[in-house]
Amino acid sequence: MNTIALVGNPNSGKTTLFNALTGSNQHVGNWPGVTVEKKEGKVTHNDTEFNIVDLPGTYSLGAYSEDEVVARDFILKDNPDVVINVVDATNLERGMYLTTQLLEMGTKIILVLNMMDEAKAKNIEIDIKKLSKNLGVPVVATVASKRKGLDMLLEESISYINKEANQRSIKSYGDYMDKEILHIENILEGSNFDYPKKWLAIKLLEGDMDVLNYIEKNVQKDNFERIKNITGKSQDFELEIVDKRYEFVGEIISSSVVKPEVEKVTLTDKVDKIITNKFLGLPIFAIIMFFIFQITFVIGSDLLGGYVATAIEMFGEFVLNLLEGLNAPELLTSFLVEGIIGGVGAVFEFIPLIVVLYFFLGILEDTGYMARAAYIMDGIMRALGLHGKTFISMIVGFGCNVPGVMAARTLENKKDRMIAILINPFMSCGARLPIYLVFIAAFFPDNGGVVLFTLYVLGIITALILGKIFSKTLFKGESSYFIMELPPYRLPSFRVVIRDMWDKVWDFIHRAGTIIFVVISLLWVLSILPLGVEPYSQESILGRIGTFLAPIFVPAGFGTWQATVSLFAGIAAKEAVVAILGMVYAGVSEGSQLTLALQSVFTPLTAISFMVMTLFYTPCAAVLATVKSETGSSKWAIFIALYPFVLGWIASVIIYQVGTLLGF
Ligand SMILES: Nc1nc2c(ncn2[C@@H]2O[C@H](COP(=O)(O)OP(=O)(O)OP(=O)(O)O)[C@@H](O)[C@H]2O)c(=O)[nH]1
Ligand SMILES: [Mg+2]
Repeated sequence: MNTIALVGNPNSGKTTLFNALTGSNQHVGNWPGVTVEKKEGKVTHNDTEFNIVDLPGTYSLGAYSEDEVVARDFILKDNPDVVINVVDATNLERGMYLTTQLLEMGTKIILVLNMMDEAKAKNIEIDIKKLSKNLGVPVVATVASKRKGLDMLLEESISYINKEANQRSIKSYGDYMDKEILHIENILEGSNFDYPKKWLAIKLLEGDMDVLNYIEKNVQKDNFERIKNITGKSQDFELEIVDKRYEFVGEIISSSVVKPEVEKVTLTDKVDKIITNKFLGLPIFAIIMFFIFQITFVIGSDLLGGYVATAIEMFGEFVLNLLEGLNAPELLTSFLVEGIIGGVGAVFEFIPLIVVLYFFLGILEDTGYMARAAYIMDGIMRALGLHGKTFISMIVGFGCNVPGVMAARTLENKKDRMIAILINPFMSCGARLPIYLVFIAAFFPDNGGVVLFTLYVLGIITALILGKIFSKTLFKGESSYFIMELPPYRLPSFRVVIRDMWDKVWDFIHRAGTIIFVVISLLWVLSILPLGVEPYSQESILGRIGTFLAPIFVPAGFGTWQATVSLFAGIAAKEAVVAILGMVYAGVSEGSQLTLALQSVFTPLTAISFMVMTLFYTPCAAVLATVKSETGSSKWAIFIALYPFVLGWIASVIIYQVGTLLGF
C-alpha cells in the first residue's frame, strides 16, 4: 500500500484535509499546534489504496519540540511514498520555507495550496502551472474545509508515486558554503547512511544536534573530528543557509504569484484592535467565559437537564416495576435500579450541559478566539516566568486533562513543558463538571453560572501560581521566547464544531458506560456485603472502608463515609464521584433525587469545600498514566498524584474552618 504523509506549517489545514480524505474525525482548530501526535487513516481512489498519515505542524525540519520530532522522524524513518506538503496559500513565503527543506532532503513532494478561498478573497493570484514548473513538483489547489480539490490531489498522488521525480532545489549556497558542503560530503563518502549525504552535510553546517549525534554514531572517530572542525569554523553557517532558503522561496514566488499592491485592512485586523487590546483584552476574555458558563447553565440545566433527569427517573421506575412484576430477585433489582440507574444515571443527567458547554467552547476554538486568549494571557504568563503556549495546553485541558497534558508537546523547552504538564490537572475537565453541577443544583441554583465561573477561574489562578512556584524551584532556567501567531478569524464550520462536541460528549458517555459502570458494579458489591447487612449502610464493607478513611476529611467538613468513598472512587475517573453519591444515596429520599439527599447531609459551606477538593485533588488514572508516558518517569506521575491531593485538602480545610469561624 502507498503511504502519504501530510506535512506543513501549523494551522495550514492538514487535519482538515486528512479528515476530508479519510472520513476521520480528528480534532481541528483554528490555532497552531492542534495536532501533536501522528494519526493514520485510509482512502481508496480508483482502486488504489492509500495509507494517509497526518502529522503535527512544523515550521522547519529541526528537532526543537516533541511534535516537530514526530513529523521529522516520520519523514526520515518511515519513508512515505510521497509527502503532501500543505501550505497556506495566503502566506506562501512562510509556508514554502518548509517546502525548501523538504526539497533539500530529496523527499518526493506534492505541493498543496490550501485555503485558496481566502487567497482569492485577498486577491492573491497564483500561477499554479508556473509554480509547478519552477519547482519541478505537482501543485494542487484545495479548499480542504469545503472538500474542493481532493480528487485532483488523489489523482496527482497516484500518477506521481509511479513517476521519476525531477524536483528542483537550491543549486548553490554560495561559493564558500558549497565548498564546505562538498568537503563534508567527501568525508562522509565511503560510509552508508539512511539519508542523502548532501542533506546531512547541510544539516551539520546548520548545527543540528540530532544529525550530529547520528553522524557521531555512524562514522569513524577521526572523520567525526574532521567534520566538527569544519562545522565549528563559523557561527554564521546556519544564518547563511536560512538566508539562501528564503532567497530560493522569494525567487520562486516572485515569478508565479501576484499580490495586490496595497493589502486590504481585513476585518480580522479591525476586530483584533479591540479584542487583543492591552487593557480590554483580559476583561473581554473574562466576560466571554462568564457568559458561556451562564448560558451553559441556563440552557443545559434549566431547559434540557430537567427532561433528561425526568426521563432517567421514569426509566428507573419502569425498570423497578418491571422487575417487581417479574418477581426478580431483590438483589438484581437493587443492582440495576440503585447501582446502575442511580449511579450511572446520575452521570448521564449532565449530558445536556456538557453538550452546551462544548458547543460554545468549540465555537471559540474554531473562530480563532482561543489563539487570542493565549495571546492576551501571554504577558501575564511571561511575568510569571511561564511560556505563553502553556495557556493553550491549559485551554485544551478544559475538555480533558489527557489531551491537555499531551498539548504540552508543542513547548520546545523541557522546563516549560514539564511545568505545563504539572499544572494542567488544575484545569477543570468535563468529568468534574457533574460534581459541581449536582452541588450547584442542591445549594446554589440561582447562581449556577457564577459558581461555575469562579471554580474554573480558581483552577486557572492556582495553576498559574503553581507554575510560578515550579519555575522558581523545580525547574530553573530561562523560558524560551514566544510570539503567538494569530490566525485570521474564520467562520466556524458547523460540521467541525458539532463533530468536536460530539467527540467529547461521546467520550463522556463511553466512560459512563465502561469505567464508571465497572467502578459502580464493584463498589455496589462492596456496599451490600457482608450478606444480611442493610445495603448502603455504614456496616457494609464499603461503609466500613469509608468510615476508616473519613477522619481525613473531618477538618474539611465532609468527613462522611459516603463522601470519602466517592472521592477515592473518583481517582479511577472523576465521573465516579457523582455516580457513587448517586448510588449510596439512592433511596435515601423520595424519587431517589440526589440533590435532595445532598441537601440533608451537606451545607452550602461544606458543598463549597467539597467542590474545591474535587477541583484540586488527585487527577484521574488516565491523566496519571499520560503524565507517566509523556515525562517518561513514574516519579512525576506519583508527584502529580500526591501534591494536588495535599493542596486540595489544605484548601478545603481552610475554606471550612474559616467559613465556620465567620458563621457560615
Ligand atoms: N477558509 C478555509 N479554512 C480552512 C481550510 N482548511 C482548513 N481551514 C481551517 O483552518 C483551521 C486549521 O485547520 P487544521 O486542519 O486544524 O490545521 P492543521 O494544519 O492540522 O493544524 P495543526 O494541527 O495545528 O498543525 C481550521 O479552523 C479549519 O477549519 C480552507 O481550505 N479554507
Ligand atoms: Mg492538525
